[in-house]
Amino acid sequence: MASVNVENLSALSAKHPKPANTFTYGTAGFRMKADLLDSVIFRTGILAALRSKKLDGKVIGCMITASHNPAADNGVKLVDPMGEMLEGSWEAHATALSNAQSDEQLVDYIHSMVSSLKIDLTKPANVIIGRDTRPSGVALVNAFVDGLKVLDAKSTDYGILTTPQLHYITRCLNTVGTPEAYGEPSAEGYYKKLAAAFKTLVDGKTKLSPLILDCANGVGAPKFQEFLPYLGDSLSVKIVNDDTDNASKLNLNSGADYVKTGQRAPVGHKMTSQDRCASFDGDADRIVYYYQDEDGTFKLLDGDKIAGLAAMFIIDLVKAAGIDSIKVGVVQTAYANGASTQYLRNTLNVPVSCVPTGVKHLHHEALKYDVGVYFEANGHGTVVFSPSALKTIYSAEGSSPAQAVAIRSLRALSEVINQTVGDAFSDLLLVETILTQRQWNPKVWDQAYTDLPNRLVKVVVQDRSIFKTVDAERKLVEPAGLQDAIDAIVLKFRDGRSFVRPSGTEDVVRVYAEAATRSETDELAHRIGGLVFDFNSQGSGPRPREFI
Ligand code: 16G
Ligand code: MG
Repeated sequence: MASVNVENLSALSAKHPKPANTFTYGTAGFRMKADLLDSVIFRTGILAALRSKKLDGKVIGCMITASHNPAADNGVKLVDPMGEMLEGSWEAHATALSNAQSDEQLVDYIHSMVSSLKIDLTKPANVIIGRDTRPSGVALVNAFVDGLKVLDAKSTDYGILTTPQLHYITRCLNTVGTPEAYGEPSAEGYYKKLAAAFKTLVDGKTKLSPLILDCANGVGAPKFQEFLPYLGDSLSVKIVNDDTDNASKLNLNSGADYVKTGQRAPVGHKMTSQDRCASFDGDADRIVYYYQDEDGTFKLLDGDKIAGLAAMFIIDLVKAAGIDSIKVGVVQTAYANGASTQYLRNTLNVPVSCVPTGVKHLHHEALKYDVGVYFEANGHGTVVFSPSALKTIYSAEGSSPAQAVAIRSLRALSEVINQTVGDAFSDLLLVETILTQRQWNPKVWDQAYTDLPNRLVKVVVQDRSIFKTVDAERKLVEPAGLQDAIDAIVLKFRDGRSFVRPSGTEDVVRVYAEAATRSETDELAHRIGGLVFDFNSQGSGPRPREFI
């Protein structure tokens, strides 16, 4: 067994000393204040090289981003060869490497991985890198590349990209020259593929009014600008919140997270009832739509609404194409609005699965369907087509002109959708396709069902790790007795539903509540918030005044 060149490792590691902190590779990779990340990212470079060697030199992706977090934060996520998130079992290795206390421990851990996972260190390693617009990104890319040098991995730096572009390019590189070839491995290849499919889908249809697109002053702004020429006059978009020169503006009072969490429009555009609007998050893997009613009420069309729209459209197309052997399913999390689940099950008659929070869980579950539509309420999501569904779609001929048109649309749909991961650009084109084909404004789309009022509350606790959930996070098994107490309260509310789970990205416990009316929902959320606080928050600060 080859071993690590310890001298080389020590020289490189000396440039990236570990601070006293403890790190965890979680749902969103490593994410924290950028000035704490240098050693973590150096070591993630070592891990990426090991992952590539383990997979026989397949290309691994690395994205440096902290998504919707403030500008001072940054983070890193690794991408597996087909463009999916790093395999779950490797997250623990990422955590262990990042916490090694000395070079000796680092070397020992690498060697333990090499032996337990049977990694051949003489194999080549190939890694590609992308980053968002954060100023801290450049130095962190250098730290990552130093990590790659420990194991002589080859790397290509693609510079500034959206997260989904990096996922797309990773898959393209690993499938080039195979029957599964995913496309040209470049941002340009991505633009060309998506734009060509979109043009096919809206060909001959009357164009909709311009879409006001809030890019959260993040990477979505320059990248969508770059995309526009490829779309030509097939889509009209007015980009707002596109100031990436001024780093402090990133995600500030704008972006999908601000809009979804606060249920309000972003600052930066004065919305009127004529406008159609959408917001990306800071790395453009999330999108929400919204509009304003005639009476000035803000109306959100979130990930659940996008899932309903996409499922409805695909089911209709499959029928119209005469290939309804293809079964469509939808994957949601416990955060999906109860009304959306009802709509999917009872109106569209599609199977709906519920899985724990985090794109990787939804993606994995969606692969079980012929066509799996998955969205988190917060706007992360996409559609995945199984190989057999694709085969059916591409071999179908159609016995009437109408069937042929539907088949052509399905093919183009599978191309316009980024199937590697939720992608705000591609989801935007999916929604615009459906709205254009139907000639719907946001209000018509919104009529599918009416959201139950809902509220999300954060509770600062002493130790969030004592909160253990089962049943896709809908039930607490620990601390003992808490779920019974929650159930007893929920019973008193019409259409009441509430669950409690520890956040994977912040040091808090989250409470979700929905009920028949706004005031009942608020009361339910604040009662459960109070219950959780009283269980485990002694000494963590004052009890929020609104808690009951
Ligand atoms: C991360 C996840 C997102 C999830 C969120 C939950 C990815 C790419 N992102 O941002 O899917 O909704 O975490 O955060 O998987 P929470 O655990 O703090 O509620
Ligand atoms: Mg994001």
